[in-house]
Amino acid sequence: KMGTVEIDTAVLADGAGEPQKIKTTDERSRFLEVYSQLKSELLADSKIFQFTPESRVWTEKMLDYTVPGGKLNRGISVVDSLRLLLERELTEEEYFLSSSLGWCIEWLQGYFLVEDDIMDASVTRRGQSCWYRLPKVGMIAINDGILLRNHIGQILKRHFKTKPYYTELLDLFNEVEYQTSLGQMLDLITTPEGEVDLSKYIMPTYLKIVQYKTAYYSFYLPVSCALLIFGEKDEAKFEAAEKILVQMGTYFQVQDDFLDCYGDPAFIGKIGTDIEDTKCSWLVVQALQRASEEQKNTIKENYGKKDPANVAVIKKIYKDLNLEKVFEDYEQDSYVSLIAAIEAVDSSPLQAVFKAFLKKIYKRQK
Ligand code: DMA
Ligand code: MG
Ligand code: MG
Ligand code: MG
Repeated sequence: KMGTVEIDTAVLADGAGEPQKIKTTDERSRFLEVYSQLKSELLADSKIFQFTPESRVWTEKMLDYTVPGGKLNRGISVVDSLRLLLERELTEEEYFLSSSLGWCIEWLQGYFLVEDDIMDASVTRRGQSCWYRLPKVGMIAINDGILLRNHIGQILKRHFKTKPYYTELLDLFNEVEYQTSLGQMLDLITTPEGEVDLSKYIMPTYLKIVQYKTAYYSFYLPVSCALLIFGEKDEAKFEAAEKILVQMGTYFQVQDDFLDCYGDPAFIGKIGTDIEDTKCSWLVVQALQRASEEQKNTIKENYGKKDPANVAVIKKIYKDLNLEKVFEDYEQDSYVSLIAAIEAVDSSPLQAVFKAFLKKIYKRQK
């Protein structure tokens, strides 16, 4: 899998020409080289790997399977953001530092996804079986997730310990990991097994879930990493970033919820489970805002059941309520209000950072 580089369709859809496509491909492979280095360092590190070569083989397989196979948007955004903040090309060292932090975010994401797939009973991820679903893995995946999480501290110690912003960096990763796990908790306890309480699926709850489980680690974290390397000291910059990026992350998770139902599994690389899992998805919240009493009863009877027939009933209601159009309008409105919020920020490099990030996700298909 490693080394195979796919073409960024978002860039192509944007009408970008051949040169940018090649640049994107190059960027990915350069970024992936840093992954190989960080992995080798981790594997050379621990005495346990010399004691049992199997543990080394296991860890390497686990890493290759769970860390580098995604879109890499979050990771590469650290590099892109630093370049935009500095308003020039990066030195070798700046490239290495920003991509290492980018990989720490990809590691964090790998960790959360390994655990998330177990808890959501998902089947596929990134076009392959979920890690825990491999016969040799099973519940060992829980500890593999913990290992991934701990690799981050190892990488940060190795490459950032002498940096003036090391404490802030550790604090940032700790804080964001805490926020994400709070979001996951809210996501999971809002949907207890075998119980459908429609009164829980309301917008304020939805917004809290997605802000915590997705926005902080996916959007605020990459830009904050770049700000720290840049040497930003002004707390107001971090606050401006938080405000905009939480809004952007919310939009991103709405897209994720939409794609869970309407995306093509072959293309998005995962099979949706939100209806089966009784999730507080953007779609069900929107549906309940528009449903008649009769439709509400039908939702209550069919939501959260594994049987494809029940799932089909829910999808039919979404269709009758024209949620595809509701989403389309939401996407448009979000874009407009994000651009307005970005243009109100009084720093043009920061504006460029936010716009670049937004461009990566606007109208994404995966
Ligand atoms: C994703 O929520 C949040 C985290 C922290 C992994 P999700 O379950 O909707 O994600 P996915 O659709 O990728 O399983
Ligand atoms: Mg999930
Ligand atoms: Mg989940
Ligand atoms: Mg999802």
